[in-house]
Amino acid sequence: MLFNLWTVGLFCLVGFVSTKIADSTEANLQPNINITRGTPALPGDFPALGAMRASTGSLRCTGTLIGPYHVLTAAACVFGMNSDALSLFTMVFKSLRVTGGVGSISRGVRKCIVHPNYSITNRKFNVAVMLLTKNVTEIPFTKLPTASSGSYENVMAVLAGWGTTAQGGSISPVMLKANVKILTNAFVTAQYGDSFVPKVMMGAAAPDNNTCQGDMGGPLYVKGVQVGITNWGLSCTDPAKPRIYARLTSYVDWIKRTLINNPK
Ligand SMILES: *[C@@H]1O[C@H](CO)[C@@H](O)[C@H](O)[C@H]1NC(C)=O
Ligand SMILES: *[C@@H]1O[C@H](CO)[C@@H](O)[C@H](O)[C@H]1NC(C)=O
Ligand SMILES: *[C@@H]1O[C@H](CO)[C@@H](O)[C@H](O)[C@H]1NC(C)=O
Ligand SMILES: CC(=O)N[C@H]1CO[C@H](CO)[C@@H](O)[C@@H]1O
Repeated sequence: MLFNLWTVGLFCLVGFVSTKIADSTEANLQPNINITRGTPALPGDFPALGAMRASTGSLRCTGTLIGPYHVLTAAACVFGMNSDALSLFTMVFKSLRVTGGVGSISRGVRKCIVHPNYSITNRKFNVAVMLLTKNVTEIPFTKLPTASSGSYENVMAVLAGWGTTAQGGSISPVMLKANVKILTNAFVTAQYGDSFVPKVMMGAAAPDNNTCQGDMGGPLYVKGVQVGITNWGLSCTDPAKPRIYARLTSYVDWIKRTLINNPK
């Protein structure tokens, strides 16, 4: 019951998120968030990773397949979108090129479920699940951590996506990957103060390697397990301004319930 309330009561209903980029700081908080100086990914590196493209061809966000109809992404990517707005987007899987093409899998987006405690002024709970118009059975789902998988402080991680390769640059036509280190909560708190909530967020950075505009919603992997979702940050490359990821250990229970309550 309670779960149903969460899932039907708080869809992506409120207003439409503008993708207009007001200024460079704001830009980093917008869904249209690049992997700076990454290296091209190889076929099969990130099978569950998909690009969320608008009918105009632009890249809105990234997401990962977590169930036959289910894509994990950031709440800011879909917040405020009704089914008409969502229908303008396609998830493209199994392609290193953001434009898809031969061998790729494209699916419409039918519905989204935003974490009930997310709000646009609140950077916490920036997690959502999109439901696809048709299932995807050809690719493996992304692996998620368990709630008790630990803090990952000082652990090396890998991120991947098509975001802009420089702050204010254009998106990458091919999927890029980069290595970053998950930072200690104390370090990130010293940079961002109260905006960083260690219980539900993690910070990661490496000189020259980080997510940027267009990567929002995309995965941060540790040893093949997705431990974070790209959320926000104040610089794509400054190691003193790490990018912030939703800490998936604190969301796996909600994600599991959301899948159970929305089998398709
Ligand atoms: C949302 O916030 C409320 C109030 O703090 C809390 O009781 C509830 O468990 C939260 N929901 C989820 C899914 O975490
Ligand atoms: C996927 O969709 C097909 C066609 O509707 C259906 O036959 C199949 O059972 C579905 N598989 C899953 C895992 O949802
Ligand atoms: C950035 O990522 C690339 C590609 O994965 C890697 O070769 C390089 O070592 C990383 N840079 C740093 C400073 O970690
Ligand atoms: C397409 C694009 O914007 N590429 C940029 C990626 O980032 C590198 C390093 O900042 C730039 O040199 C590229 O122009």
